[in-house]
Order: sequence, then structure tokens, then C-alpha cells
Amino acid sequence: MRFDVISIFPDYLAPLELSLIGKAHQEGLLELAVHDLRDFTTDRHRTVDDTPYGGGAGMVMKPEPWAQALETVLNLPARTPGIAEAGNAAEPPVLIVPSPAGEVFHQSIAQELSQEPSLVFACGRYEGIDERVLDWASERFRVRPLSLGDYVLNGGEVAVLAMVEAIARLIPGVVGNPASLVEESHQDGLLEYPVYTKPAVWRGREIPETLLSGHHTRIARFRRDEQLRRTAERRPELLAVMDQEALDRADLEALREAGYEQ
Ligand code: 6GU
Repeated sequence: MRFDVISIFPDYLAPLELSLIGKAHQEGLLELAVHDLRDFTTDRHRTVDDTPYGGGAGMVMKPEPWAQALETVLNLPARTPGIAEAGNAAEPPVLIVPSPAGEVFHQSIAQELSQEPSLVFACGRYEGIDERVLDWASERFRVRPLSLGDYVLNGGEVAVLAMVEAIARLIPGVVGNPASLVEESHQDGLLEYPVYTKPAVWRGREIPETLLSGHHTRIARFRRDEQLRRTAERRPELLAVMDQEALDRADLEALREAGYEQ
């Protein structure tokens, strides 16, 4: 899978060379290139912004450097062969535009995007990119404006770090133990259960005794109850949208005990 990121702050994306994602890049499990938008300007000052038509505060990103950058990325050599390559070969690549005005990014979107052979990220700064770029790009890419949530960042770079990490870790081989992907928050619509390690008593605090029982069925039930309790307490809206078929009698009992009324 290939990732291309276009930004006026390419150094902002340096953390992608660290940890599991960096290792996956080194090992060739994914291709990653960061492009400086200013390399696609033609004036002496490498200008990427200008004042907004209609007036108002702030600056807007000029369209032409974006078109030059996006055309260049479209013509880059083929990505690393990936699992989804054959199935998606005919489709235009996905262009992700991080924006607080986008659709909210979610584990299911990460899952979907991890199946793509190629993802391009266009990091806007200032008040945003001239809207005509998105219109022009929609004839060459499948454009996805995506937001991290309902708060405002100064630009798309931090959002791209989060999205690339969420997507890349779903690529087979990037995370060492694939089982650890299955038992995580949001994978089954519930928050994760709490975890403990040695010592069994730490500063006077014990671990839940079920975890010492060696009784796998009871441990699984304990963890499931903790997931339900936490989700009811912290994110009740997740339970409200959950497929009710996914809850058995023991689950409903745990929710009642947690004081969750549906
Ligand atoms: Cl994707 N971009 C910006 N600039 N701000 C955000 C965001 C994205 N998601 C939440 N806030």
C-alpha cells in the first residue's frame, strides 16, 4: 500500500518514520512519501496562499500549486504490490482531505481505507484550500474530506499522523500479533476491557481475582462485563447504535448492573 502526503510542513510528518509504521516502511510493507507543496510553486517566494475573495480573516491556499502537486503524485511509479491491488486497479486513488468540515473519521473508515492500494493526503493550512481544487480533483481521485472530531487544529498534518497510523496498523504484518487487532476498542463496537500485569499486589492494590482463577470462560465473561460497564459509563451513545442482536442475556444483565437504561 502506498501513502503520499502533501504538506507545507513535511517535517511535521517525520514521526511516521518511527515505531511500527516506520519499521513497516523500512521493511517494504508500505510505501510512504511526503511532498513539500512549496516545491510545486513557480514564483521566487514559493507562495502557497493568498487573500480570500469576498473578504474575511485569514488566507486561502492557492489552487495551482495543489494541482501541480496532485498531478505529480498521480504520475508516481506504481505502489508496492498489495492485497487489494487487483480488485481496485481500475479505480482512481483516494484523496483524503483532512478538515474539521469533513465526515468524522472512524475505525470502520480506517478498515475500509486499509484495503486501498494507494492513499493521497492533502494537508491544508490557513483557512483551507481553494474549493475549485477539490472539484478538479474529484475528476481524478475519489475525494474524502475527513475530520478527527469536533475541534479545530491549525492544519491537517496532525490529523494525517493519526489517520495514517490507524490505517497502516491494519495492513497485514504491520502489527506483530494480528490477534491484538481483534480485541481492541471499537473493533466490536465496545470500549476495551482494563488490563493488568505483575505484580499481583501493587502499592496495596490487588488485581481482580477472576484474572487469577485460570478459568477461561469466567475471565472472558469478566472482561466482557467490564467492556459493557465502561462503554455504558463513558460512551453510552455507542451502545445505543449497537446491533442489539450482538447482546446476549448475560450482556443485558451486565448493562442493568451498570445502571444503563436503554
Ligand atoms: Cl482533519 N483538520 C483540522 N484542521 N482540524 C481538525 C481536523 C482536521 N479534525 C478535527 N479538527
